Amino acid sequence: MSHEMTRGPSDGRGKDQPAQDEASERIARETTVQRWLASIRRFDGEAFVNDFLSEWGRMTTAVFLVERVGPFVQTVGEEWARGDLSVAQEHFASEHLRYELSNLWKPLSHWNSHGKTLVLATLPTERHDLGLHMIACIAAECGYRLVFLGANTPLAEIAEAAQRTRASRILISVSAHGDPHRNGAHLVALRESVPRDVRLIVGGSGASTAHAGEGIAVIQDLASAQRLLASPEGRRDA
Ligand code: B12
Repeated sequence: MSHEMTRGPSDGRGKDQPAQDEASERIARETTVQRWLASIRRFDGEAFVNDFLSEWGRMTTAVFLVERVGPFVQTVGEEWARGDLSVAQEHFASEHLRYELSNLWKPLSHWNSHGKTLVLATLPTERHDLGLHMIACIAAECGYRLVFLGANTPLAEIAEAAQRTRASRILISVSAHGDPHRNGAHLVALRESVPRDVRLIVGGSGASTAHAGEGIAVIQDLASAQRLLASPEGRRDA
C-alpha cells in the first residue's frame, strides 16, 4: 500500500475515527461501483467517462486503481458470470476501461521517452488485458517508457520486442482464466529466451507463487508493484 492508501487521521480525532473513515470509504467505493454499473447498463458512455475521470481526479492513480477500478472490474465479472450483465454490457464496460486507462498512461509514457523501457504483454491465448493497462498506469507514473504489446502475444515476439527496445523488464499480466501449468511453461520458455539481465515480473489474479523462479518475480498487487518500480533500488537495476 502506498502512503496515501494507508494514511490515517493525524489531527487528534477520536479513536473511532479510523473505523468511521474505513466505513465511509467502503460506502464511497460501493456507491461509485454501483453508479458506474448503472451507466454501463444503460450504455451511457458519456456518464461513465465523466464519472470515471471525476473519481480519478479525487485521489492518486494507485488508490483509484485499487479502490475504484479493481472493485468495478471484479463486480462486472461477477454480474456477467451470474447473467445479470449481458455480454454486450461487459464488452461496453471493458472497451471504455481500456480506452480510458490507455489515456492515463500513454501521454506519461511518451513524456518518459528517455526513461528506462518496460515491455508489457499477456501470454498466448490470454485475452484479458485490463490488468496490464492498470499496471501500465503505475509504471508510467514511476517514470518508465512503455512498450505495450497487449493481449495474446507470441512468446518469441515478446522476447524480440524486449531485445530490440533494450527493455530492462518485461511485465506479464495473467488473469484468473487460463491453465496455471501452461502459463508456468510459457513463463519458463520466455525466461529462457531473453537475456538474464532482463527481469520478468508476473502479476494478476492468475499469477501464482508457483510461477516464481530464477529470474521470474511474482507480484500480485499493484501497491507492491508500485513500491518496486518506484524504489531507487528498483530504478537502479531497472
Ligand atoms: C473483461 C473480462 C473479459 C473480456 C476481456 C476484455 C479485455 N480487454 O481485457 C473478454 C470478453 C475478452 C473475456 C473473455 C473471457 N473471460 Co473474462 N473476464 C473479464 C473480467 C470482467 C475482467 C478481466 C480482467 O481484465 N481482469 C484483470 C485485472 C483487472 O484483475 P486481476 O487479474 O485481479 O489483476 C489485478 C492485480 O493482480 C494487478 N495486476 C494485473 N496484472 C498485473 C501485472 C503485473 C506485472 C502486476 C505487478 C500486477 C498486475 O492489477 C489488477 C488490479 O489489482 C473478469 C473478472 C475478473 N474478476 O477479473 C472476467 C473473467 C477473468 N473471465 C472469465 C472467463 C470465464 C472468460 C472466458 C473463458 C469467457 C468465455 N466463455 O469466452 C473468456 C476467456 C478469454 C481468454 N482466452 O482469455 C472468468 C474466469 C474464471 C476462471 N477462474 O476461469 C472471470 C473471472 C469472470 C468470472 N467471474 O467468471 N473476459
